[in-house]
Amino acid sequence: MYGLVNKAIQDMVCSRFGEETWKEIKHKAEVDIDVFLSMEGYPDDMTHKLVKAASVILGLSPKDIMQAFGEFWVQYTAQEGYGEMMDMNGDTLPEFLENLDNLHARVGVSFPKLQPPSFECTDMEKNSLSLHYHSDREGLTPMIFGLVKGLGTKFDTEVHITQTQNRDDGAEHDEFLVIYKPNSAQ
Ligand code: 1MF
Repeated sequence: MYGLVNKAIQDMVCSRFGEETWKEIKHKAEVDIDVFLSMEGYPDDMTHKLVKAASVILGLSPKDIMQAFGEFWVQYTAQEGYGEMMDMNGDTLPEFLENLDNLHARVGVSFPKLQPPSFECTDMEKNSLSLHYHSDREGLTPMIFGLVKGLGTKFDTEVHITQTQNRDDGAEHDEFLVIYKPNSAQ
């Protein structure tokens, strides 16, 4: 994945637990990189090792870390130069989710090493939808819970998300039920 992802993990850990803790995590993960370059591709394995090591050092489950990271990613990318792109991708939670593949397509034009997941919305009702998540990658599903929650915060919308279909149980792709309610008139 692009270094932006590892940089975001670094930023999240450093802001919440400090630089020393991050150094311990990197050491435990056997990742010997001082500065991640946003535009460089790094092995997915490195990201997984960092999450695993963070889990041991912080005493949190990898799932909790991935979920927190998903939430963090939404605000992080908004701050790190992708705010306009995020703002242009929709004015409401369902609109944003429906346009996610377009967003990744735009990023992919400039950064061909991007391996974007694919999201599809079906069964769209006034306050609910089914979110289908397709990815070539494994093990990132917990992050989806956080990403959708982060979008809830971005759009001042209450969200409730449950997984209704799981690749780990043999399903072809992961599927979520997202129930949402905007706090202000939208
Ligand atoms: O392949 C990749 O490197 C990659 C990296 C990040 C693919 C996707 C993403 C974003 N995605 C992370 C979870 C991936 C799960 C999977 O692969 O199965 C989160 C997608 C997402 C979901 C909900 C709401 C917002 C989301 O993301 C918005 C977004 C997506 C991509 C970028 C920024 C915001 C992005 C921008 C530049 C990138 C990489 C990703 O690379 C750079 C960075 C700086 C300079 C040059 C290239």
